[in-house]
Amino acid sequence: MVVLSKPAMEQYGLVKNNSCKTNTFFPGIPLIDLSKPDAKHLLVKACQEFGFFKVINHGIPTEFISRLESEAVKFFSLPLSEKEKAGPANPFGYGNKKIGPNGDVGWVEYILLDPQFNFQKFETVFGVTPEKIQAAVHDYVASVKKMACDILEKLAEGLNIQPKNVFSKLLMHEQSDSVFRVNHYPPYPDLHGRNLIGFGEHTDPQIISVLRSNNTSGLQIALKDGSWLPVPPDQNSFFVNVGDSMQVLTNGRFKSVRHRVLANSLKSRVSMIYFGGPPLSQKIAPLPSLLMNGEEDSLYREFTWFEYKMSAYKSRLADNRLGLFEKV
Ligand code: GA4
Repeated sequence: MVVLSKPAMEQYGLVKNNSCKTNTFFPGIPLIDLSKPDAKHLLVKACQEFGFFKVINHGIPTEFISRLESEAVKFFSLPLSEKEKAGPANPFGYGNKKIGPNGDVGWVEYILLDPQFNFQKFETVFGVTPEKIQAAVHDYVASVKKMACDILEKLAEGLNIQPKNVFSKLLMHEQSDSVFRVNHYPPYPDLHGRNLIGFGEHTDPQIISVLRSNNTSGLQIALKDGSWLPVPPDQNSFFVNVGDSMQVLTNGRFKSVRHRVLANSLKSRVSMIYFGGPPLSQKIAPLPSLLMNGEEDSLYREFTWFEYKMSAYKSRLADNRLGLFEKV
């Protein structure tokens, strides 16, 4: 049995593994078939109720997924001293346990890439050819971004707002500030009915996040009553969540979901997340058409994505970042 020293337990955080909701009446995470004509209405419903859903018939080639996963597994299998040549993550590069600049830690190692997917830091890493992983990231992200834009257009249609690219154009912009992350959660034995925190609870600051993982559990989302709902893994589907900026653009109709990842006691978890963000200069404020042309008050004061990002990087992971921008 692995015994964690007290400081380590305090450092990573533990949660009782029966602290989650196992509500038999809960209908489950919304599942949306993107090829069906009713997808737009179901997407809107899922964003309003949970800020989270799973998609099938997404059109992402299996080959792009498996190629990137195998390159990532190869990278994470390298000796730590090699991986560290691509670090530290400040914020981009290889990171190990430290998340963000303000003292958050988790049982996770990761690669965080900037919007240009700059691989400079990875050039000296022995064992993995950066060109191969770079090409794998490029193909995968291009395809996932297309799917994210398709979802955003369906959401605009479902909300009855025009033009239909009102959200997707923010990701399509050539200066879109999107980032990409690959996480590896090594297994960590069950600690007397408790689980180690892999990635602590948080909301994503961007517009939309698209996640895909291998078949290892760990992801949980927070429900309205504050309980945690484990998300069963599915390596063939994608999980999508609403980010803080989308909550603002929709004046709170869509919910930016709190989520976290617990380390699995038996298997490694590998996940890849595309965070779709707007250009830095983009004003983030509720869309006028969603304010009923002035009849509904904005819940937030206007800010630019640059301001929000600066403020996010001053915060701790679990903070309520939007709180600072709510109108009183
Ligand atoms: C959460 C969502 C993305 O993973 C991320 C994270 C970022 C980081 O890991 O550098 C942050 C976190 C995330 C929000 C608050 C700040 C910034 C760590 C942190 C404590 C890449 C992002 O954009 O914001």
